Amino acid sequence: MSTDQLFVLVAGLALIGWILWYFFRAGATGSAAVAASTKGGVQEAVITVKGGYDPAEIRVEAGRPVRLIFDRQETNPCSDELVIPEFRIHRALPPHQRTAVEFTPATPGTFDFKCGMGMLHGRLIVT
Ligand SMILES: [Cu+2]
Repeated sequence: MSTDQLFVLVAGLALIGWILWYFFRAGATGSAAVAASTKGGVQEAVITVKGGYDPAEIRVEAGRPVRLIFDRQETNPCSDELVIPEFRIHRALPPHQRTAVEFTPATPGTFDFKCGMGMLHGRLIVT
């Protein structure tokens, strides 16, 4: 193996390592939060969108309206779409803006929300 080949091999492995690290980290960020109730009885939570969703897990109660406010603090195209399949939500998230998404979960369950490519993940836990 020549020095050039070795260099290409090492660079390739480093790139793969970086990609794995990047997406593992993106998936691992965030914590859980319970949505707060507004005066109108809406369960509201603000989710920061920056390399992932933070908090990545939101707890709400079934049968009451939910408002998720996505505060997107980046221009990375990965996060420019939000999808919540269960509630047929497919929404553009403009960079450096807050976008509110509203729906009412009728039944308890755990529902995913994610970016348009399915790389960033969050969970809505309805009890
Ligand atoms: Cu993405």
